Amino acid sequence: MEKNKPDGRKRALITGVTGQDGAYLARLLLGKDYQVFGLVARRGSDALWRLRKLEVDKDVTLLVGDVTDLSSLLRAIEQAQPTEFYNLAAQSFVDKSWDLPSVTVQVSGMAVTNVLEAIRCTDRKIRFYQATSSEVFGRVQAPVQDESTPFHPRSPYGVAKAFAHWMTVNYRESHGLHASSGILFNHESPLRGPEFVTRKISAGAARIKLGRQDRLKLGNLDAKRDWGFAGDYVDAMWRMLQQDAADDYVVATGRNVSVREFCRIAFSHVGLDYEKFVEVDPALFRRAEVDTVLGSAAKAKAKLGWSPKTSLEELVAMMVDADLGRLEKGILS
Ligand code: NDP
Ligand code: GDR
Repeated sequence: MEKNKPDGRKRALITGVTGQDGAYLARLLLGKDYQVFGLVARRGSDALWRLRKLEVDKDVTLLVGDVTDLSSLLRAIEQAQPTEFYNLAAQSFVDKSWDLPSVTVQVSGMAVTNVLEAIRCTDRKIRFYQATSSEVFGRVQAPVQDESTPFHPRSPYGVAKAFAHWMTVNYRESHGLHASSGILFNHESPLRGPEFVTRKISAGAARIKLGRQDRLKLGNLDAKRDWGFAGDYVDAMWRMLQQDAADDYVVATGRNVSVREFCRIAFSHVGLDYEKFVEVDPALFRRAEVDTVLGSAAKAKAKLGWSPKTSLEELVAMMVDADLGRLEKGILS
């Protein structure tokens, strides 16, 4: 099978290209002169808003498909003839995974088998990246988690991602695929979906600052996360696929703070005291919480030369400023 275009450009196929990471990864790869293809199920009414925001919507070739549909994956590979395959598709909202356990397990877990089979049956030289998650650590078995920390997922989403991780390892070990699993800790950006806590806080702080909202209702303020910037994290994904040998890597900042502290930083960025506006709503607590995660990206630093560039304070400022701008332009209500 012909791998590169006559001009020698590398070719990447991204599932989940319309999501937060998909958009940043597409921009990164286009900047490296890749030809970028994205699998899109065309579910949302404005699915391409993130690609538009990063001004790459015209440069990504969209292919219709769904990771739960093997034949659509085979067609996408035939059309794109990728040298690299990034599997970012998922039902990625942890809280929803208790309401939709079977869908979550199908899309975020089982479907990885479809993707790996599609690669195995078409072109085993395709390099594969699987978007695994720190949610596999769940009830953490070590104070700082790395590639050797045992898994104890706490949600259907976490269980699905543990399956996806081991399937990736298995195809590497049993079929010799260049298949890597990135165990990424939380990463955020102005393109984060509004259901996630960081975006809920940045939008809430911005609305309250502009007098459009009085209170912000949140769940567990004591949960701690190791939050980084999505733009930094997609670079780690790409670096994994440039290695001679595939492997698994934790990607994290090595600093964790509570949801409460995230609120404090966000509200203080607009000169407000979060304690006057944030209200705890017990209905927003999870059925089983991941109380704390903290990652060590020492292996990624040593082997990939990767380290995060953006501080938490810079990330929060970027998100709050973006939401202020959206409100002022009427893009967000
Ligand atoms: P998003 O939720 O923003 O994006 C998920 C993407 O998957 C969307 O483009 C969505 O398309 C697509 N998708 C959903 N179901 C299917 C399906 N059946 N077939 C094809 N595409 C589908 O997630 P992120 O960008 O934040 O995350 C990217 C990946 O990384 C996900 O796998 C996530 O689980 C994982 N991850 C994310 C972390 C984070 O902190 N952001 C941390 C660790 C892992 P549509 O909008 O049409 O539904
Ligand atoms: P998470 O992210 O579950 O870590 O998964 P989320 O932002 O949803 O929750 C983080 C923590 O905040 C607490 N929390 C709230 N969460 C939400 N969504 N809404 C609230 O109102 C609220 N109040 C408190 C939660 O209880 C939790 O402890 C993200 C996703 O991107 C996954 O796909 C990814 O794999 C992991 O990060 C790593």
